[in-house]
Amino acid sequence: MKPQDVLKHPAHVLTDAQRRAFFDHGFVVLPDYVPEAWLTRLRAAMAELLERSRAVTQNDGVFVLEEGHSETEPRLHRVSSPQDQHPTFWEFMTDPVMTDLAADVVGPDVKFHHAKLNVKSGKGTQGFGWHQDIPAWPHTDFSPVTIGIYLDGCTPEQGPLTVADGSHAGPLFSMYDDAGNFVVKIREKDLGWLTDDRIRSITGGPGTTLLLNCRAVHGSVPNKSAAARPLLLPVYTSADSFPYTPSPIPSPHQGDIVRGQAAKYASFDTRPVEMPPDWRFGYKPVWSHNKPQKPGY
Ligand SMILES: O=C(O)CCC(=O)C(=O)O
Repeated sequence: MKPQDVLKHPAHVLTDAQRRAFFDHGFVVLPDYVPEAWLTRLRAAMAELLERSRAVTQNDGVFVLEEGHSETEPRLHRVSSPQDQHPTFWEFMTDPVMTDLAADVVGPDVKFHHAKLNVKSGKGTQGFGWHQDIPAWPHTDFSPVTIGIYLDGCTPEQGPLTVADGSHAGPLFSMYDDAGNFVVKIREKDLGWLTDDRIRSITGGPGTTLLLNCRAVHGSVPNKSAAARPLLLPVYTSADSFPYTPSPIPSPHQGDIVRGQAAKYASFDTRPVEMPPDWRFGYKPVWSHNKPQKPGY
């Protein structure tokens, strides 16, 4: 669904100004949005997954390990598809606290695409280079929104997610490096336009929530603090927005309608999108390329 059609429906969570800010700037931040009762449950679920990761010695389809990970000191960069690893995450992602919020920016009919939990353990976890999300999972329009929730909050030292203000309205950049690897990182030579005055660093207390359009240029620097910086990142779309490539982070829940009705017709925005590699025969994660850029998409 296109923004002008979304705006014809009344908002449930966002004020008119917040909704306008999302469409004008490509993101909006809601300080302390997720209630403490949910955060307590989500942290407990994450602690269980961290326990499970002690037995893991190399990156797999669920755990992306951080340097120094061991049985005695589990260090995670990411948990892929946390909603398929612990029921609390799926309960949360299908609760109106999330789905009504998503509806305010994608329209009343909301579809789930995928999710990840970027744990970003403390003491030197890698960052994420500047990138756009949609070239990894192209859709028929640009409704996809990532909703990022800081489970413990985020200080400037913890490698906050940073967004280039208004970049969703600009071009899509190549996510390949000079050698042709899909590294999900914009090349230095394409970043001349990105001046400091456009960079917004998203910090805040526990439950602070970011809505990020799928075209927005964003990234984050390493977490140098001692504490982890868990950021839960479910992705929702309008029900009438359809992916046309396999998801790099698959889930049995991909395509589930989590609010409203399924769509009979697809919505199209014909602005071009660079295609990701052909992943039909297996996803080659970003961290598997020789030249490490960031450990995972
Ligand atoms: O966790 C972060 O700081 C950035 C996450 C991100 O950009 C991504 O997962 O695409």
